[in-house]
Amino acid sequence: METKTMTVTMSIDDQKVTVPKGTTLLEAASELGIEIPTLCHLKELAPDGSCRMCVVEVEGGRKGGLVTACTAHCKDGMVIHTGSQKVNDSRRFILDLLLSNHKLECFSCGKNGDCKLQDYCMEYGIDDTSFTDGKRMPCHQEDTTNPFFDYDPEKCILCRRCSRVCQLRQGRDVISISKRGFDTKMTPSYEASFDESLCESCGNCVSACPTGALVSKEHKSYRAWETKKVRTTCPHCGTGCQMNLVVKGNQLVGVEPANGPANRNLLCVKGKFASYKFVGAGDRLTEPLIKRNGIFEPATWDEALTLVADKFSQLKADYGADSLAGFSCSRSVNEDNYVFQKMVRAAFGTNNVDNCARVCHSASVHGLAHTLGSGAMTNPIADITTDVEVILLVGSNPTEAHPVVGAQIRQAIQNGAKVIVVDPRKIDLVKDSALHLQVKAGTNVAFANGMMHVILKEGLADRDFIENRTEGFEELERLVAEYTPEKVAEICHIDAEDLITAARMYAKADKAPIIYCLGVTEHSTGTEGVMSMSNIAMLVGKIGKQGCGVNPLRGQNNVQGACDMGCMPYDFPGYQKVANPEVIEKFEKAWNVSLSSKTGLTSTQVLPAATEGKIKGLYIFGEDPIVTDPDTNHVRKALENLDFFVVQELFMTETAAYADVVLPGISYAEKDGTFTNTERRVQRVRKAVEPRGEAREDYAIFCEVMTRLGYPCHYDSAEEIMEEIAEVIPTFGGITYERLEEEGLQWPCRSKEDSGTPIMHVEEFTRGKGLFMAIPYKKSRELPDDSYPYLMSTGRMLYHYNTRAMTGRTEGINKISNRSYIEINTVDADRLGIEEGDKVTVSSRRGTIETYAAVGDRVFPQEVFMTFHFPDGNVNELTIAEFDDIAIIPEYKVCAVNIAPVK
Ligand SMILES: Nc1nc2c(c(=O)[nH]1)N[C@H]1C(S)=C(S)[C@@H](COP(=O)(O)OP(=O)(O)OC[C@H]3O[C@@H](n4cnc5c(=O)[nH]c(N)nc54)[C@H](O)[C@@H]3O)O[C@H]1N2
Ligand SMILES: Nc1nc2c(c(=O)[nH]1)N[C@H]1C(S)=C(S)[C@@H](COP(=O)(O)OP(=O)(O)OC[C@H]3O[C@@H](n4cnc5c(=O)[nH]c(N)nc54)[C@H](O)[C@@H]3O)O[C@H]1N2
Ligand code: SF4
Ligand code: SF4
Ligand SMILES: [Mo]
Repeated sequence: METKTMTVTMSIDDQKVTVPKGTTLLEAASELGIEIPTLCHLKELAPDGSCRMCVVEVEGGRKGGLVTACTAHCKDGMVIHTGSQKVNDSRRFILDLLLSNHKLECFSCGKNGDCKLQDYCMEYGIDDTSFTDGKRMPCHQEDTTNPFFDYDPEKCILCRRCSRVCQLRQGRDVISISKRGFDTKMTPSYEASFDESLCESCGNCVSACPTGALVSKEHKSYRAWETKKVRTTCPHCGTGCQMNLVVKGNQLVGVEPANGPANRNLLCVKGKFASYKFVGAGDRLTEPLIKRNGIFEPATWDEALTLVADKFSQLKADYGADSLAGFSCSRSVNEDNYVFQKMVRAAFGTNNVDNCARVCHSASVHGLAHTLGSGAMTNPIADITTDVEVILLVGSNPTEAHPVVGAQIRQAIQNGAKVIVVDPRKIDLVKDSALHLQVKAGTNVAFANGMMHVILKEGLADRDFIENRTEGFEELERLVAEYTPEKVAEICHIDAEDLITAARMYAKADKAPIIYCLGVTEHSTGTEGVMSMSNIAMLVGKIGKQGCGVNPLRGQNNVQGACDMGCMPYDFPGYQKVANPEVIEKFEKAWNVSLSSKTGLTSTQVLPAATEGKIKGLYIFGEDPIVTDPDTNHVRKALENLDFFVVQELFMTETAAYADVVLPGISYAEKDGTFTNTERRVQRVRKAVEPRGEAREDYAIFCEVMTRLGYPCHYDSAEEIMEEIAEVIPTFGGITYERLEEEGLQWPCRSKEDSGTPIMHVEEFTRGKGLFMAIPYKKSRELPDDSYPYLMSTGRMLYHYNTRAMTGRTEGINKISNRSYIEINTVDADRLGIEEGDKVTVSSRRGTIETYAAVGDRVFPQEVFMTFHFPDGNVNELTIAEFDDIAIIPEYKVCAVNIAPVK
């Protein structure tokens, strides 16, 4: 009885179909494999019904029986025809009308062969328009001001896909309809040009445009029929957007969004426009290099590999295996990372292996593993951005650092979610947020204790959850009693009332995730900050549930994977502990070799150990610590003091310049493999082009080194490596390439029958009970004083990515942003006589650099902010090599500096 009311049965083109009530005719037809033409419809958005191409005929219907299939709902007994004479006549009329105001120059149009209007005109036999009166063309109003794409109103059919995507999905609302009649066109607000607008060049409007009106500049260099598309995963941030590489011959010419679970057809500017140019860049490394008398000279693979193996063997013989170390590459695939740590452990004989998570989210790995049992994001991205009431966003700037997550948070806000931003800066989301707690950098623990104080005082804690699922509560309760709103307000430089409001909003909402990032981790109290996030969520029972959880947004495309694969000094693959003798035994058996049971050094410990002469040989696979580690001088000293140093890279980086041997690896577009995104989703990376020169598959290079070190190793393919991974990591037991073909899988995924784990800690925590940690607030290590009166924090901006290895090789990106800057408050700038764009010197106890002032109110007075992307004035000359005691993560987010105008 019930199912009858929930579904309807009808006929489309003489085929019966039963669909849930509320299904549109367009959706029902698609279920039968019948494609109804449409120009304005977008799957992710509510129907628009404006183009009317999707008309179908309803037998016995009113108004001649024609309805738009995207808006009309299915009804029981309905009989529909999608290709009747009436329907086709109507479509012809619409196309005829559209052509009356459309440039008919298909041959010179970049979208020739990739245009829905062209396709439908061919299909319905329309090659010219019968409307000859009042045609507006040509108007010559092309807007070519955006560095990546052009807009030609003469090719625009006013379907409004672009404006709807920009407003409703990107959350930007840049484009709207202007003027009337034949002069109607889409323009950025106030009829500005794209370069004057708030456009952030995500290109989602371009991807949505069905004609050649909005088209990427690159699209003029190829025709659709000359290309193939290869589905892969974005090589930038941990969001894990799915995309198609557009390949012409052996060249990448563009990127189109794909419908992945994390991005649902959205991309950001880096995915859309900065993921392919670097692959074919002229300065890619194409042959092995050996440094002789201070100069790099080309060498054969055999020479280079033999030298590497001989030197490492000799150092091992002279100083022991623990004089060697390796840093792995979280930009590269799981398979490479797995083989890299295997090389360090099985062939070098040490656990001195790490990856850039050390300087990024190692505090999350340690802090969450300690309190919850697993150091990973608890809930999927879609879950924490779709149906939620409140988002507690702590030290995370997603509209710049995880832009597709940021766009989804903006969508959530449009749908009524309230965001509490906890950040020392007025990040972009602040203007749409319900509340901004502009905490002083370095005070997250005090903030968290204050939140918990209020929650407990007002009886908003979840006593059942605390009782049944957690331990350590009493001590926490005692500690947070001291953190009154007044005391916390003073430490954090916020308003006590705002703290109380935030605590109430978060605690009272049913669905309220915590989303956090480096503003929590990159401190000398980073791990404590992370544990404080778990404390807050457990106190109100918001964990193991939909729309809740503790969610670190992992940074690099595969940093989750590099950690999962065991590129860490404490853990074998799958977080199986080096300290556990059974684990050693297991891997000795699996790899048929005897292994060291001594916990290794972190990358941040390896550098000082090199300076002290304890580490003699270092192998860096795709990391650039000269640019990215804190206090560059201390990194220089360490690298200079090494006896033997190998770098395996795509480019001659600043770090590679210090190496004795440089080996050319290959990029994500030239290899097969998998990346694991921030929500633990393992997704495929597919080879799209052949590597250039003599560059080799990264894992194959490690195999050659291992073999020459007397531990023969070989894999035929990345897939074969994944098979080994699934054997040794229980939480990967059910992951195979065959299953990943369709869609990624979220670990834990223990068997072929296991469909993966979207939400963790549902019934019980990975560690059994959740552990509360009572954590007193501690000050940052270096705070402003008379000599260095400004508190400096560092981080990211939208357009550039870390060292700019990829974004810096994309011309359009450099057009938008090409030099370093320091955000400084107007009050300080006025006092120092500094104006917007002025050159300034910034100095700390470690060094002095020059940069340019960005004056405004984004930062508080007495606080400044810089990114670390730019070679002119690299901020890491100034940052401090102070570390958290548990994760040994650097305090990038707080040091003291002075600023002076350059006269
Ligand atoms: N465009 C772009 N995207 C990137 C990257 C990139 O370089 N460029 N890098 C990727 C990587 S590797 C990572 S790890 C992620 C990082 O992503 P995020 O962590 O979001 O980026 P950050 O800018 O480093 O820092 C986030 C925010 O923390 C705030 N903050 C600083 N100190 C504190 C504090 O003490 N408390 C609080 N509550 N907030 C504080 C800063 O003001 C900043 O807005 O981004 C990834 N995505
Ligand atoms: N001041 C300051 N400094 C910071 C931070 C901060 O917030 N403030 N954030 C820190 C953080 S979170 C991070 S993650 C680090 C990032 O620091 P890094 O990891 O050093 O930076 P990336 O630019 O990601 O460098 C990766 C390198 O890998 C190479 N590469 C990419 N793919 C491949 C591949 O498939 N094979 C090979 N062989 N090489 C490849 C690229 O060419 C590039 O040179 O920076 C840290 N530094
Ligand atoms: S590129 Fe992105 S931000 Fe710019 S107009 Fe298009 S959708 Fe909007
Ligand atoms: S949000 Fe991240 S993964 Fe997605 S397109 Fe942008 S950089 Fe790539
Ligand atoms: Mo990172």
